[in-house]
Amino acid sequence: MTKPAVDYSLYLVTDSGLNHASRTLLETVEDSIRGGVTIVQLREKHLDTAAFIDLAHKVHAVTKKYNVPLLINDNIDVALAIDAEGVHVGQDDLSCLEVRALIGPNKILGISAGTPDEAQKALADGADYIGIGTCFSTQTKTDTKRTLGPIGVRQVLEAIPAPQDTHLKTVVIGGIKEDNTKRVVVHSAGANGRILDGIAVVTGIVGAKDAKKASEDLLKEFKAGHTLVSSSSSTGRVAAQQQTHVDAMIHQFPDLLTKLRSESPLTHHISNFVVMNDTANATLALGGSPIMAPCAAEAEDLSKVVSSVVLNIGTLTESWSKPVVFDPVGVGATSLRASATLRILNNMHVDIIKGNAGEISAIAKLIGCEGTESIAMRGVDSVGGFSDPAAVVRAVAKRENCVVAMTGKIDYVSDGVRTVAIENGHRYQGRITGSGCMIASSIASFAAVSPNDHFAAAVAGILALNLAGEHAGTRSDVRGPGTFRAAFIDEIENLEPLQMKSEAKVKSVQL
Ligand code: 3NM
Ligand code: MG
Repeated sequence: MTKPAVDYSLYLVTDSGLNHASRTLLETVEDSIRGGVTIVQLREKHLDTAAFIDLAHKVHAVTKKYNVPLLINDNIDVALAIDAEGVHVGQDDLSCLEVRALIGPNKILGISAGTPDEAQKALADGADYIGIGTCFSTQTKTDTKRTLGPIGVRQVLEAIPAPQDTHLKTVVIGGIKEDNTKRVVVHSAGANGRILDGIAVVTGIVGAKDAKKASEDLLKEFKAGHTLVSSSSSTGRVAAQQQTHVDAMIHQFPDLLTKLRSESPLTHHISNFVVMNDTANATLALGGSPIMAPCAAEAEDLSKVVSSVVLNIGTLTESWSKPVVFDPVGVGATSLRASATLRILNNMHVDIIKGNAGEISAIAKLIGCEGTESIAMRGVDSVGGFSDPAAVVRAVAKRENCVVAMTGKIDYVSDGVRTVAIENGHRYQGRITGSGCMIASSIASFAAVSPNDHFAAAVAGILALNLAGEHAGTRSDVRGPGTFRAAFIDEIENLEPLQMKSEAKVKSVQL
């Protein structure tokens, strides 16, 4: 007899200690199933066996009514006593092999796995699914040594065979909430075609005021994440790469700059002291308004009034509702900057990553982009170049599901589908400090007035400063980087909207 297929999409794990005071655990289970929960695990760490069996009988009566499988955490006696559909064990409990011998081939067997090794062992030992965690830190399980984040989850997913090659299923657990579900699904998707089969949730459902609504919302986000992953890997949008589409985009840029200057959007800069003054002045000259506020304590107040955010390395990990431009300054240079970058990418969604070749190369390596060439970092400046820069930028953009802008002699921007090269700019931009950071500010100002097209914002943001760089660099009174620095700010201010179109050298890159 083969086991019936199990739907792991929304996996409720109970904890009566965290159950919302307004209802019983049984009501939580029933409400959440009506909201879309597809599988339930009874996890009661503080009940003696008799009380556990009693509760398990009652919960099983509910789950059976809806034809939803019930699994018992750890306690195989209880699972056998009530004839539950399966068991979930942790790494410290009986091994999968031992449990399988006790429960037989037809019960569902799941095990927690936090590393690629544990995942492979679970597969070899005959588990049906693994619970990958802990994803985010959670009050529900405080004995966790480290959190994986979506990138760590992806490493586990990539350690097991592709979905078509094995029956093993995967769910993620730990701090999964409605507002991070989609990001976890998208960012954890493996290069081997592995997408999470489900999300396992405790507090997000049992602690919710309305367990049915919470379940509906979680399931919706989970499905949205799946849709995003499948659509970004489809080839149906090749036409968008063509030059005519790029030209159509550039056609909008004069209006975009005019809009920026009339709205003067406020951009919150969480930046570093080396470039603070120049990035603030560049933002003002462009027509935006900067607020330089690196202090975490005021971030929440500011989030209510700003239109976009520039995030330099080493600061906070909040979730923002405004477009975020992430500038991983010198990420390849020190391990402190590398771990800060990984923490930021793991814990929040950034809309646009802006870096030089060295920084983008370091990020590619950090997030496990296959086959990326590496560029040495000397301090915060990169040396050398990629042989195929556009491909690297596109790979990182695809991987992180965001826009990636790589500055250099030629700048490259990609959203994973569209990729362009920008050939404007002046060599003096590379001779003054902060010109890359000013580009991040410019992109953020454009993102504020182009909230639905961050790709266009990134291209426009780079183009505006590159044109100003060309105008400044060719001025007769500019004789070197010192005079260029002042002239650059002037020419940002003097930039005319129509020049954004007439002087643009933006080429679509076919990959
Ligand atoms: N197991 P919440 S994390 C039960 O890492 C459990 O294996 C974990 O609770 C693991 O959804 C966890 O409230 C608790 O964050 C998840
Ligand atoms: Mg356990």
